[in-house]
Amino acid sequence: MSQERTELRLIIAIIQRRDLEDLSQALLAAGFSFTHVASLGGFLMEANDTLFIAVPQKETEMVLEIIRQHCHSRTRYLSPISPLLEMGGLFPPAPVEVQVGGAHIFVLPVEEWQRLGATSADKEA
Ligand code: 2BA
Repeated sequence: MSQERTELRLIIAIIQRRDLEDLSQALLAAGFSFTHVASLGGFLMEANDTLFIAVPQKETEMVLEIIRQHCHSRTRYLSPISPLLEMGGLFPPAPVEVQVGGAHIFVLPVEEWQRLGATSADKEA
């Protein structure tokens, strides 16, 4: 007898710290488990947050919709250090506008999910 396998996806969501509380509450309210890791953006070197959410494939869109609703795009202004300023020049360069967020999402197929220490009946794949 063949055993039916649930197709799983791992959603990795990099979000802005200001969206973390709302998004976490919404995911929990909808019954999704996740792991939260504090992370750092390589460009701005600012704190952001990364969520790992493993779900059955058919629930992927539901999670993406929750993320869309709770992660917002924001404008940030960077002040680049001009070589002239560094040499004692008078005029600081104009701030550069950068759009950050809503979220960067990666959806990966999950080959296997085991909860070690659980009984074999608990295995998902
Ligand atoms: P950061 O790398 O600190 O980037 C923050 C914002 O700076 C970006 O917002 C984007 O507007 C701008 N930016 C980043 N790299 C740039 C570049 N080389 N030239 C000009 N502007 C640049 P988002 O695009 O919303 O990215 C937010 C955060 O998402 C990133 O923080 C990073 O932590 C993550 N991220 C973005 N793309 C990624 C990727 N391909 N792989 C892994 N993480 C990524």
